[in-house]
Amino acid sequence: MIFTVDPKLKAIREKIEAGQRLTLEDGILMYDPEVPVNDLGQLANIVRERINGNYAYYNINTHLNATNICVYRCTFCAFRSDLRSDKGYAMSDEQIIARGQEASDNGCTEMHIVGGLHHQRKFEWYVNILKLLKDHFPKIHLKGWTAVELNWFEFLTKKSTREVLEALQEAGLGSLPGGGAEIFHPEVRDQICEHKADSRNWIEIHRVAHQMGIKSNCTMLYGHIEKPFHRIDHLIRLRGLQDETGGFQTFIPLAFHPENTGLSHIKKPTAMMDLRTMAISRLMLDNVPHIKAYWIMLGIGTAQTALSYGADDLDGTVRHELIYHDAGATTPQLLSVQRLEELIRETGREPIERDTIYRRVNRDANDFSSWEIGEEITADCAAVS
Ligand code: V47
Repeated sequence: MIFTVDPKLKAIREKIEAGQRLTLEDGILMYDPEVPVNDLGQLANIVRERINGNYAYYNINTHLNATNICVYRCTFCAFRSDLRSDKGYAMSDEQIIARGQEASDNGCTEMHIVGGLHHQRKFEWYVNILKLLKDHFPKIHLKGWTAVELNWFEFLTKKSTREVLEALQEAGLGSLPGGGAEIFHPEVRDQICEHKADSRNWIEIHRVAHQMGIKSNCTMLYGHIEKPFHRIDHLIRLRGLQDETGGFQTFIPLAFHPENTGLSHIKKPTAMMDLRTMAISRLMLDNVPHIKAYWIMLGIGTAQTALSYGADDLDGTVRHELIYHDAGATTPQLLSVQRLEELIRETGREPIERDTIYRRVNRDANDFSSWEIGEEITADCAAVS
């Protein structure tokens, strides 16, 4: 591929072309504002196409936040509520089943289930959410609860990570979402979410899940009080676990949305910072198969552009998203499959509907809500040395 890059990126370009791993120093250099974002995009695109060719993935999914009542007070969160606040809610079994029914009627293959840590609800309440959904809608994959919630369940039950995961798996859990990672470095974590699971807990929970054959995603919340060093340190910690287990499917860089949070004085990251972070994530995480441009959070235009800056996945059609919309996201609540496919095709990529664990979904042309899982989509993600 013939293109020129800024001379500051010469050594990094050589490593990318040779399939070699980038260092902490390389990562920090790429955050230098004098390094052109477009050049990083071109390099990230090499890796993106090496791993995922011209495919761009999406799924048909919905979110279920069964409660927003939360014992923690993370400074970046606009979603949480106190028990006695007018905003606080916890869904009834009937409401949860109604959400499952809506998902099923709309052809969803996945429910993304996360929420607050409700101090008056026992672990059994959370287990029952999975059981209810699995009993009524057995085909839908339940991607549920972040490592932070799992850490809370361990505290509630005094069970080990493995025991908690076994109970959830038995009730219908399919995989873990990537939330709760924020920024691992204690210089930042202790300021934005000091009470919840620390980096050691977060990583250990994903390690155990992977050892049990449960796939998971991983995230990074950027654009608040962290510095480039903290971001790259975060990515390197994720890369280290992935070397060990290979259990991460997708990395999702999450841009901070400040409205209605304890950090509302901070400006939202610009599109340029979003694209820079997308490209750097693709380049640093050489062993994670997929990088997601979560359109709800990035905005549709930036998410579409990100498909040329390292990303290969747009997440899904999405319904009932609250975490970003409570924090001021102006994106719609839902995108149709037709719109997602148009957005992907416009970038020159080939849209592929996937399920949560990256198998093709085959739909009945005459009945959209009827679908079957097809073959696994193979991504050539051999770790580079
Ligand atoms: O952990 C919370 C972040 C995460 C704000 O696994 C905020 O496929 C920005 O993890 N501004 C939850 N970010 C969302 C998440 C996720 C989303 C989509 C797909 C997947 C997946 C995972 O959202 C939290 C936190 O890092 N967050 N508040 C905010 N004001």
